[in-house]
Amino acid sequence: MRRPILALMASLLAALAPQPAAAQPVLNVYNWTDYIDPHVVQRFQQETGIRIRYDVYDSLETLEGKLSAGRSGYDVIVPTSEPTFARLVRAGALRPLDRARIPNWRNLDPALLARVAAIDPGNAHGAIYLWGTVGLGLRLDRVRAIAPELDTGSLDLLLKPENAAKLAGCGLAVMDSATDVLPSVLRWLGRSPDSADAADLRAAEAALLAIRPHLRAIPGSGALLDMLATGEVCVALAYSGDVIQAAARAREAGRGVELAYVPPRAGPHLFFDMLAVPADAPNPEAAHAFIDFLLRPEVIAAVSSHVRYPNAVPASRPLIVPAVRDDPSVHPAPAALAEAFVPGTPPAAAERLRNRLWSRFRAGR
Ligand code: N2P
Repeated sequence: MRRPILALMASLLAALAPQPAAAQPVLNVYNWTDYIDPHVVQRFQQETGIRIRYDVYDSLETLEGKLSAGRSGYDVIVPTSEPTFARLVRAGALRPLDRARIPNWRNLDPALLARVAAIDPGNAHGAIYLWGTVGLGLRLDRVRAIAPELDTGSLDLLLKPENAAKLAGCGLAVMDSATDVLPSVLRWLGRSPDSADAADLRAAEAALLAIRPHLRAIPGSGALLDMLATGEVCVALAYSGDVIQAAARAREAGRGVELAYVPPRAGPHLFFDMLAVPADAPNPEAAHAFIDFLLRPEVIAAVSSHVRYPNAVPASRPLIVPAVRDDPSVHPAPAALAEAFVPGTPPAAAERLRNRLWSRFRAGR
């Protein structure tokens, strides 16, 4: 008699005890700072029940450092097409995307995809997330008050030492990234933006060292966005959307900081940031679901509206908030991009020279 009762009690207790819930799936995202609308993250979690663990970086150097160690633990990363994404494709470090699980792939602009297909044949490993240019973040009122004669449409404004000396008092900065700064400097010098030539790189170093004493800071791109927004710097070499985001924040703060993004008229450095999945991603299924979600017109429109970078989904355009959609500094006219250049991927030896040069520039010697 006792036995069956005990057995019954045991099974009742087992039924009442809290069951270990089926582990909630987790998606590990590694993206640039200030590069998503947080509501989009929330919405994905609500719709799918997948929890997003979200980390950020603010330079390609940091992203590559994290990935080169292997086993990053990330499911979705956002490398720039060249050089980082190109290198990862070549190294076999990315998982080919399963298009059957990304029905919204059809929303991507084929003309833009064609621009990255040279480094990723058939666009097998990456969808374009957002794109932009590198140029000047300017407090135009300050610059004009100090030096009305200077041309703000040229990198001369920052890179000619006599101009830098003149403007130093209002705060000059260059974002901390050899990869994303050297191409513009080399191009300004009339050299190839992805030059591997030691003489070209020496010239770029000399140019940077010549303005180094006039720089207030060489911050990471995320910190630079903040410094622009508070008005701490009045001339900076930065990513387009970061400056435009900073301008919006400054307007909201209402403290009289007015910012403009001005790409060099001679042709800006153009970049495409890719959604990609590391070969050893722990949850590739969730990675595909997230990429597909981001490529919905209304979702990527919310991202562009928030971060002020253009995307590659034409059907999202009417859904972007008008202030961003109709801002020519966010969505440049095709003519403004005619001279833009996408730098290639320097070989490893040149990469080492570039990194050493950059350390000397940072240290100021
Ligand atoms: C986001 C910067 C991303 C643009 N803050 C650089 N590819």
